[in-house]
Amino acid sequence: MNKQIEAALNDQISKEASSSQYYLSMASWAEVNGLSGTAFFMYSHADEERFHMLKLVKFVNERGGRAVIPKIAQPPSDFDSVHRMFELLLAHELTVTAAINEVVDICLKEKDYTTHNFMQWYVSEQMEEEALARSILDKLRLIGNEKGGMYLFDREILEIANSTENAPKIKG
Ligand code: OFO
Repeated sequence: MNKQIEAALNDQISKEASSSQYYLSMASWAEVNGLSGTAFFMYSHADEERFHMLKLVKFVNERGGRAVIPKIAQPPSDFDSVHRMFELLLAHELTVTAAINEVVDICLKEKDYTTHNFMQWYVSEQMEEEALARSILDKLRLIGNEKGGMYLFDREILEIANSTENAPKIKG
């Protein structure tokens, strides 16, 4: 495997692993704050990110490269509110999208069309994740600080998590 591509994919492995830890931290925060639906959504999302990482690990190794399992920095553990948490989630996803676009760009420069094709799955996944985060933020903006609204939101997000393609690896 081309060394530049291998390095770029290993960087992406690290980013997916960091995303998984970040959402796991959000899940834990939501759980201890009595938001079981939000916690389930975040636990599922953390699982999805781990799956994204594993998919890259396997691809790199199968293509004759060497996937390196990265050390991960501790994510933040306190989030002021659910609204703030989803703002952070969207901001994080935007950085991941930029990183994926960078990998795609390297693939084109290096004329590695196989990896380019493989990365298209991540391009679509990012579009879906960004759209979902934006729609959740829209709901949260409508609810504002209303307690009853937050209760209904927490139930609704549980349904969203249960209907997401890769979500039902754990039961809420
Ligand atoms: Fe891996 O999709 Fe989000 O970060």
